[in-house]
Amino acid sequence: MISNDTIVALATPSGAGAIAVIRISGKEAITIASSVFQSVSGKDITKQRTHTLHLGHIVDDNKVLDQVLLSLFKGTNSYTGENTVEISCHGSTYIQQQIIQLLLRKGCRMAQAGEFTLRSFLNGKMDLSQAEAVADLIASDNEASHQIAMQQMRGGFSNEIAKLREELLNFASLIELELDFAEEDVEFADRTAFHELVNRIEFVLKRLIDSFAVGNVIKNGIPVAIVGEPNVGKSTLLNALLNEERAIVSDIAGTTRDTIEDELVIDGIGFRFIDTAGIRDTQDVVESIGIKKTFEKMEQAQVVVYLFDSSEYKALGSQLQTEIQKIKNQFPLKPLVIIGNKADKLTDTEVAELKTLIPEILLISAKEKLGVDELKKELLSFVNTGALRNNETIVTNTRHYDSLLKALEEIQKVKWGLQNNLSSDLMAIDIRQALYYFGEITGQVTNDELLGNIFANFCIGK
Ligand SMILES: Nc1nc2c(ncn2[C@@H]2O[C@H](COP(=O)(O)OP(=O)(O)OP(=O)(O)O)[C@@H](O)[C@H]2O)c(=O)[nH]1
Ligand SMILES: [Mg+2]
Repeated sequence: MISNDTIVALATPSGAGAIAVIRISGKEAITIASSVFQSVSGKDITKQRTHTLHLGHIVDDNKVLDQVLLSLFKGTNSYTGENTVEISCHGSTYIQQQIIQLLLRKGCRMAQAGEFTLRSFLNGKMDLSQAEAVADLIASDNEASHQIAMQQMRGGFSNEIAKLREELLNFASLIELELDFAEEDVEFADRTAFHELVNRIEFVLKRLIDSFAVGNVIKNGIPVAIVGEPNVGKSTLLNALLNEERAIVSDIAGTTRDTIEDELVIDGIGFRFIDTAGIRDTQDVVESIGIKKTFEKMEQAQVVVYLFDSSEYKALGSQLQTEIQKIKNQFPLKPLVIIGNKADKLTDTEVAELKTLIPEILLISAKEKLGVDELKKELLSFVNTGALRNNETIVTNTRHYDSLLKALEEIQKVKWGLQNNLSSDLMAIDIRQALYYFGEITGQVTNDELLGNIFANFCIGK
């Protein structure tokens, strides 16, 4: 997959800006750049040292296109691990296009999505999971996802995997050596130490696999469904949380007919709030589609917020408890927050009475924005941020998760083999298989299709 082409792409977002950066990488990067660059002091950039900056002009046949700053990276000391030139030009889209077209005429080819990072991986500058973290880092939009991507990019995750793989590899060679001496019935691999290693690997794999639940949620935002009967103030609550008039609020029951979603970052954790159509029996076709969707959203949500109109609690009577119980029965494992809204309409005695009636109740006034902070706090308590705080490795990538699951399965086979005195040749097969899945994560085992899929999701220019 390594190609000898010299590639070029715009590294900054397309469109006009103060400056734009055009990146060139490949064997001919410096020669090609020097053919269009005239240094103000008459320097020949092919003769300059690596990691130096040069002021000059990009010139197309005597026509000056722009005054630019050129950064030089020679040899393997660059992001891609090959000759790289970065041209910082003025950020007009016209200038960007003119310079890129000129470079294409001079022998560069347009880079594909993620090709700079792919080269970095192929040239051994980073392993596959680190390369993937680059994409996560660019996509991270809150503190938690940023922290995870940063940790992965610095190699936290792959170091752990690579170390275990190394140890396992040692045992694999010893076991395979035993095969050569099959007649003599010798054991080179210390079975007790091996058992200990297998247990340790199993433990680490399980921890990483468990962390995926947390990681996935952090990467994509925790979905929180706001449900309840019509007119209880669900849309008002969504607006209060987001601090903007996102959803239409009215005193007409059945105002929200489709689900409305928006994100909010609380204490570094992304939440995705879903305002739903109020649940009731209705003949209206559109409204009933909305209600059906409400149940789907409840199903998908990580947390359900059940809202009712607390000023109506006397009229509701036992119906309220029945409704709450219904949700609990339907989603027994889902965290449920019970909110009595419109508490601004309650007297102190009514507040006290409601609290004894439903001890876990949170009384708020979405309209007056009272109690919204308490709700945020409660939502945060559902997120297991322990791992995040302790700086433990968290898996967020589905591809890694898949490989970890498969590796665990193989390791458990090895463990079973050890416990049941399985012959070395059969055990060696399971170990090799486990090693294969470890290698898939760090990129020691790859194929073109896998790499193609991973890097296709990158931006062009990264
Ligand atoms: N007094 C008071 N009124 C509120 C409060 N929250 C919402 N309301 C009012 O209740 C009415 C219904 O509010 P919505 O937010 O549209 O209710 P909803 O649950 O989204 O209703 P549907 O979309 O029809 O299911 C509006 O007139 C709001 O102004 C509150 O905390 N106190
Ligand atoms: Mg609504």
